[in-house]
Amino acid sequence: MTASGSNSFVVVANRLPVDLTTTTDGQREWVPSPGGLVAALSPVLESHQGCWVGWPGIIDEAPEAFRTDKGVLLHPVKLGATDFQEFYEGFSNATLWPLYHDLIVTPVYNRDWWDTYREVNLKFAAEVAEVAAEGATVWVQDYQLQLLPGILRQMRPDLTIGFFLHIPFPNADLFRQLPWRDETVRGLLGADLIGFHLESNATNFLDLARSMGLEVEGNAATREIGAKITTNDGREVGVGAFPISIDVASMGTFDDTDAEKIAQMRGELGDPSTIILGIDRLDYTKGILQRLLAFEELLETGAVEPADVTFVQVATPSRERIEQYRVARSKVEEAVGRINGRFGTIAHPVVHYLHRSLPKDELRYYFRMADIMAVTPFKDGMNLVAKEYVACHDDGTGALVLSEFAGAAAELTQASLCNPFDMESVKRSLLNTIQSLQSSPEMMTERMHQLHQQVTEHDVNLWADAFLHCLEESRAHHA
Ligand code: ADQ
Repeated sequence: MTASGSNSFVVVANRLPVDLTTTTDGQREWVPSPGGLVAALSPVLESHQGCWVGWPGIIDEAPEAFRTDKGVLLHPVKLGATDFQEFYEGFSNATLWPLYHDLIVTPVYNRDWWDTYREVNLKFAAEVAEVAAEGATVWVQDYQLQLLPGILRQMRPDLTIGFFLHIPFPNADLFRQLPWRDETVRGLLGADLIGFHLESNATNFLDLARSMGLEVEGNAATREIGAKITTNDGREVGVGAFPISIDVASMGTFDDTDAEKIAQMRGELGDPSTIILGIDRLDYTKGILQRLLAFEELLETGAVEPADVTFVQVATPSRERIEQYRVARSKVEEAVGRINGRFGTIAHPVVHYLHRSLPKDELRYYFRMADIMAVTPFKDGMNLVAKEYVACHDDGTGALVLSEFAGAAAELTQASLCNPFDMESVKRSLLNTIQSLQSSPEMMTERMHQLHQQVTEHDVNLWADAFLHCLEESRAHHA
């Protein structure tokens, strides 16, 4: 196939950064789509004025490509109802998501879903091949599109292809459960460079490649091509760790007007001495229920007084048609109701729960207002929420309670780390943090300053620049 497109930099992801939705009065409207991938990639695409290929969030429709006011060309891919059910909800989110998150729920292996996954990857490949200029750089994102690098390599050998996985890569023993493991690895190896968040993820992939008889040279390293895999057709594929981050500048600074707004929000919560905050997509991997149960036990034992500490949980609706997500939501909502029934008063619930997406500007206020951010996933590729919280505390206020199983724990070492599988550990982290903010404010300020410096020095630009630099290096190597 020859090049017909004019875009020299193309990002392809399952979703576009905006979803086409129908408002209550029947109007069509583009709204920001949820999740960490969009948050991280939007500023990168804007700075490259690139083309973003993805699904527009609506069945059976693919509006004409258009340029955003920030200069990004959005190229929608049409998916039908079966694609949505079997590729997105099925294979991506009920097979790969639980498998790659270490089996927090049991993955479903369904042959029809796999066939549709393959077909949809072919569909994305045809769109990319159409928009990409001769010799373009194509950056493929995430677990929904693992076959795309291999298909594109066949269709368009002129392209430089990078792949980045936003979720963890499991250890080889777990991955081997996947009935279509060989095809999946072959798909990934179509890339010139494969990036993971952490060296441990990259090492899992290299171990897997070795176990499949492929030649592996070197070891996983961060922000460099530490290792190379030689494919059966003699190509070299770079592998590296590239910890994703956030656009720190976009979290902004807080002025006096912001301070007034935040004081008003605190007042509306009854001016408690400590506000604990959770902000997550409502996903069973995020440990929302466990952190609520830990809070409930702290109230129950009298370690925490309901009048002193308020819990605010903001949960974005996510994958709501999948059974496990419905179960997760109903358990969370049951716990919120029970805790408020037991410990709240009419005017003052102890847990404030919002099940909706909030604009980024408003989220910033929540982040700044919270004394403690509770991020307690059972497993998370990185977790941008933890970094966003830190970015909003340049003044040294606040504290972060963070799961050891979030990728972010490898970098945010000044957080209070906890094991979400161990209720006592979550309780201890929350309680120690509540107490330390009162008893050792200088130490806590120093910790937050160190966290803030870490996030500021390792922002999303460093992530994207490092990945694209290594991708360029692998292109030069092949030329
Ligand atoms: P996610 O699982 O979506 O991302 P995360 O990294 O925390 O998790 O990103 C969530 C994003 O959504 C954040 O930018 C957050 O501000 C936003 N968000 C959450 N709740 C919101 C709400 N109620 N309203 C508005 N915005 C909300 C996946 C992986 C992660 C990895 C990212 C990026 O699972 O491990 O960090 O991709 O690679």
